[in-house]
Formats: sequence, structure tokens, C-alpha cells
Amino acid sequence: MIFRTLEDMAETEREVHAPTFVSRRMLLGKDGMGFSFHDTLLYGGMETRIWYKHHLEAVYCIEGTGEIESLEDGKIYGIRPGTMYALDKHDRHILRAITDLRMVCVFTPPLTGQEVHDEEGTYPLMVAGQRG
Ligand code: 9YT
Repeated sequence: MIFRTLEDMAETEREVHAPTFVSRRMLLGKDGMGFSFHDTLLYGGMETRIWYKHHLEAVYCIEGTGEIESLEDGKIYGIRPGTMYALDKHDRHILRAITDLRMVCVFTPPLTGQEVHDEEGTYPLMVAGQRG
């Protein structure tokens, strides 16, 4: 069994900081599950442009409010706790955090832990002031 807490991720290679979010990568490819599992906190007032060219991702909101705009068809969907979206077509999108937005994310194939924005297809956009 693998047993980990969010606190275990702090200040390790599994805690990945970007200008618009911090992501705690609780399961990675090397853990052998066939998917990766992340607890991602997007900072309120920020938006992130994302295109996962090589991965499928499901995302479930557990805290906060925001919205997702599909750049494939221009549709905008509200996000609140209990909302799930799945990027089943490698959909390009913009994720906007209205308040701090906490999302549980699953990727297949799993992230290896080495991906940063370009390889991941994630391009941060800064909207409000940047947070430390
Ligand atoms: C909300 C979202 O798309 N999170 C994905 C995971 C995060 N970008 C990471 O672990 O780098």
C-alpha cells in the first residue's frame, strides 16, 4: 500500500510551483498505478491556459469557485465544489480561479514528475497580481 498525506508533499519534488498554481503530485508514474493523482491549488484571480496534448485528465473541484472555457468551442462552465470535468479530447482550455480553487486531478498516462509547462502543454497567464 502507498499511504501519503498532503503534508508529506511539502517542500519535496512532488510539490510543483507555477506562477498561477501549486500542484501536489501525490501519485506519479513511478508509483506504478497507471495514472497520476494530483491535489492542485489554483490561486484566486489567476487564469491558466492549458493544452494537454499527450494526456487525458479528469478534474474534480473540492474547494473554491472558478470557470473553465473550452477553446475548442468557446463554451464556459462554472466550477464549484462537486464539479467534475474531463478533457477527453485533449481540449485546449483556460482555467480561471475566481477564489482559490482546489482541484483533485487524475492523468493517464501518468505524469512522471519531470513535466513543466511546455512539455505538459500548460501555459500560465497572469491576470491579477502574482502571489508568492
Ligand atoms: C487543474 C489542473 O489541470 N491540474 C493539473 C495538474 C497540474 N498542472 C500539475 O500537477 O502540474
